[in-house]
Amino acid sequence: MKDKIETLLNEVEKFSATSAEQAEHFRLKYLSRKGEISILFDEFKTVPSEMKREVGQLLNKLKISAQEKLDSFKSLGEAAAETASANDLTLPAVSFTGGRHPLNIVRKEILGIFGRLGFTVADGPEIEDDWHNFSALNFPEEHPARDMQDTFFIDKEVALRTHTSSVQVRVLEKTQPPVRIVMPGRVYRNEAVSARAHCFFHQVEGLYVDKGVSFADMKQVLLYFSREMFGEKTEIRLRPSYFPFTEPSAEMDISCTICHGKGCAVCKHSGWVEILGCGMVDPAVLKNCRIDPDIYSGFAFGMGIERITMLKFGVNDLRLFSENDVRFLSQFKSAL
Ligand code: 2NM
Repeated sequence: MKDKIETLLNEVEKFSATSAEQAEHFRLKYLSRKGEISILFDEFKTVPSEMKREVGQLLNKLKISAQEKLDSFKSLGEAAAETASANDLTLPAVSFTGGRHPLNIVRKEILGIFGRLGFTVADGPEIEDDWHNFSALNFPEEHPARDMQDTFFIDKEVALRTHTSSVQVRVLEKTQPPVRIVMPGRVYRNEAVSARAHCFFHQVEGLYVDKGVSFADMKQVLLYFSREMFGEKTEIRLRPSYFPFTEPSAEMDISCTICHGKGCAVCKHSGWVEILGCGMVDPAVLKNCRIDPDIYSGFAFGMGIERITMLKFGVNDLRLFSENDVRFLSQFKSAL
């Protein structure tokens, strides 16, 4: 029996496999339930007790050696499986447990729409200095947003950003036009949490600066966005508004997606719902970023992802987005 084991040990050590089939052949011959090693373990019962120790050790050595050899073939099988799944379109689709957060689904959709218009994505820090979050954006020294009541300050000069416009300032400072970017990200406001307000939320802001960019360009981009997002029958309207960083400024409504203008609770029976703010970038902001407002002009806009998601999916409480309740989250499905 010792001789038999030695022979097999030799065979095992010499064996090499170059394909998954050869590896399987190896497993069947040596390591399967009816394989050589299993048979030897059965025979081991008949070995005289004074030899059991020596033969047992040898037999274990063979088993370990065969197992290690088989393990070394594993990558062959995996490589084969990978090539198969890359090429074989009849294999079942990979299925995932879990899914995307609704805000993530909508963020991706928004970025996709602006991506098709040539906007690229930029991001920046959530902890901002006073210059990028306020001063460069033309906020006067006594503006209420600069108050502790409205903004989370870390110290006198540093705060949690209250909008992603701070990223636009960073990009404009570094890049001469044309600039066409969208900035997704989390922003913070010092507010009591309720169904309609939260101390943090998510924004996508956009910015387009070049020679000859007009208010009409902005209107058309925002109309395209609204129809891609809410359907081709969607209408928009602009109402005059005020932001420190744009002039003129406007708020944009879309025709109510729920009642299509007939009047319902979501649009408070007006037929319109507000979805974003926008305007022509104030020349003072361009100057602050060392861009000549006599040569360049631009438009900018900002929207809350929560608001778009609530409209699109009929969610009525902001708090649901940050409570991680699976009963809520599992209702949202998306393709990758
Ligand atoms: C809004 C509304 C209107 C805006 C302006 C700028 C910048 F940096 F270019 F001046 N970024 N974002 C903007 C304009 C944001 O959010 C409601």
